[in-house]
Amino acid sequence: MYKIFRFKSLTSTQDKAKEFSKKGLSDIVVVAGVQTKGIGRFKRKWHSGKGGLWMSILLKPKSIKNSQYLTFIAAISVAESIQKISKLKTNIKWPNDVHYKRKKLCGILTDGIFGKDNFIAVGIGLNVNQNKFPREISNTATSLNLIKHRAFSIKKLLDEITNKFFYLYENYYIKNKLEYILNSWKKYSDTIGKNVIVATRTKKIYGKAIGIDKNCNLLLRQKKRRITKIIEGDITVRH
Ligand code: BT5
Repeated sequence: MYKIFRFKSLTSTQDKAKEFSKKGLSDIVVVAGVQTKGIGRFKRKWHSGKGGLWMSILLKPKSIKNSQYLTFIAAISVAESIQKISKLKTNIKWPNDVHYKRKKLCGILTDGIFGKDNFIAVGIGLNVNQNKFPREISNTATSLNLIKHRAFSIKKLLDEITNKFFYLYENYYIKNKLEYILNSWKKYSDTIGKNVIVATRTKKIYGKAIGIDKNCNLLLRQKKRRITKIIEGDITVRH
C-alpha cells in the first residue's frame, strides 16, 4: 500500500521525494498544488502553476536496472486514467510525454537517488485545469480543461493514476514481466512507424522509428538501413 503526502506549495515534488528517501521512506506519493521550481529532463523548467497535477512517486525497488520501465508505467497509467475519466484518447510520445493532437498534456521525469539504498522518484506533471500557459509553451502545451472545456477533479486523477501505477509496478515490474509493460506502452505510442527527427544533446538524427528494444531505447532506421539505438533525446514526428 502507498501513502500520499500533500503540500500546498513545494519547490519540486522530486526534491521532497528525495528528502523523504533520506528518511528511508518509500512507496509514497508526494503531491503539490504549486511547484515554484518544477523541473523537466536535462534540468529544463517545468511550468507548474495552480490547476495541474504535480506528483512524485518514491520507490525502493530491489533492482533499479530496469528503471526506464517506470517511466513507461507512468505514461500508461496517465493515458489510461485520462481515458477513463475524460474519455479522451491520448498518445504517448517516446520516451516520456503524453500528448493530445501533438500538444503536451503530461511530462514524466524519472530520477535515480543513489546511496546505501537506491531509490527512484517518478515525477508526473499533468496539465488539468489550467486555461492558459506562459508564452514560451502556449503553442505546444495543452490541458484537459482546454480540450474538454470543463474542470476536472485533480484528486480523482491522482487516485486513478496512482492506483494504476502501483498495480502495474507490483504485478509486472517487480515480477519482472517487462514484456507486458512494453506491449501496453506500444498500444498508446504514436512514435513507432513514424519518420522522426531526434534531437540528442549533441546532434540531430533523422530516421524512421521502427521499434523499442528491451531497455526501452528507441530504434531508428536511417539511410542505408543502418539501425541506431536512441537512449535519450527529444523526438519530433515529421508529418
Ligand atoms: C518533462 O521534461 O516532460 C518532465 C516533466 C516532469 C514534471 C513533473 S511535475 C512533478 C515532478 N516534479 C518536478 O519538478 N518535475 C516532475 P522534458 O521532456 O524535458 O520537457 C520539458 C519541456 O516541456 C520544457 O522545456 C517546456 O518546453 C515544456 N513544458 C514546460 N512546462 C510545461 C507544461 N506545464 N506543460 C507542457 N509543456 C511544458
